[in-house]
Amino acid sequence: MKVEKILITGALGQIGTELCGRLSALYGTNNIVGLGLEEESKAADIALGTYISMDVTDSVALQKVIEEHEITTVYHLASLLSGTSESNPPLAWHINVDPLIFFLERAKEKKIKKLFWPSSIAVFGGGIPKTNVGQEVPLNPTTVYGISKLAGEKWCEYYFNKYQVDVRSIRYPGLISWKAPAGGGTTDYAVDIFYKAIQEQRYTSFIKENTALPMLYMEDAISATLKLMEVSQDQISVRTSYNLGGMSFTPQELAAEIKKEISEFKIDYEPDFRQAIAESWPSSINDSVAKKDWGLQYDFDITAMTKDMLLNLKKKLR
Ligand code: VAH
Repeated sequence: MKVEKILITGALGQIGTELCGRLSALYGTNNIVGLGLEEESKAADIALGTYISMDVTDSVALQKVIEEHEITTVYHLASLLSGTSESNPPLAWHINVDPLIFFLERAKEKKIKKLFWPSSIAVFGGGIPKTNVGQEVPLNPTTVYGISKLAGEKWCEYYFNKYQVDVRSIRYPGLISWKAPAGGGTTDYAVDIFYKAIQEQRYTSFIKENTALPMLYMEDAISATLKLMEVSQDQISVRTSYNLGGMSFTPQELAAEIKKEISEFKIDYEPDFRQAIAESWPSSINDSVAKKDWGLQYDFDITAMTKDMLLNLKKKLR
């Protein structure tokens, strides 16, 4: 086991729930500390040595956690997602940016060695092609969430360039998982649909049938994250945030995959405010830089993901 003490914020969130398990297997559960807003009882079956229920914007409490647990590496995942952020811009900025700067400052002071922070394809906006969007293109986000993620990317690059802080980041596409329900994201239709397919054999999508978005199965997202955090610094050429494209599909295409497994499944469409958010994002992403720098690869396509999601969700919902 590597001797690392790892802190995960947003530990009970969609990414955190799975990352805890994978990091515990690598570093030993006792070396993993999780933070979240949820009460401690919610962390009972998550692979964590310690779970602390607290507000990630409480910098005094954060400082205490880092010192008391002798944290060496932070995975700072806590964030308000795109849908939720639109309803409260000041709160979204406060949650999505201030704690990141706190951790960048601690890394500058060498209080922590290494930091991971998730960006998102939400940093992309108008004035660029919709398909195969490259690593270095103009970033014109039009959502509160995208603006906060673009700012975060620039802070990461600033602290690397000025203070050699080892902060690493990935622009996640929409993430699909069965362990923790997603919440507040525009791409979360692609999670909700599986729950409804099993429970009601029908789903009303808030995104239009032909709107393609970049998506990724959580297993692949976690593997990519761990790979980025393991490689040596000289393999990293991007210190804003790496594109991760995964796979691109529309609600109609995902419904067709589900119908192969649940033949009576039906879908209809009632787009809401999140349709405009989805339309501001690319439909596919070029992630060749991540593949070249640190060997990014994927194991799940839409068919394998659909089978795995339904298999595991049926057990979970039983
Ligand atoms: C959201 N799931 O929908 C997130 C993601 C690309 C979107 O960042 O807000």
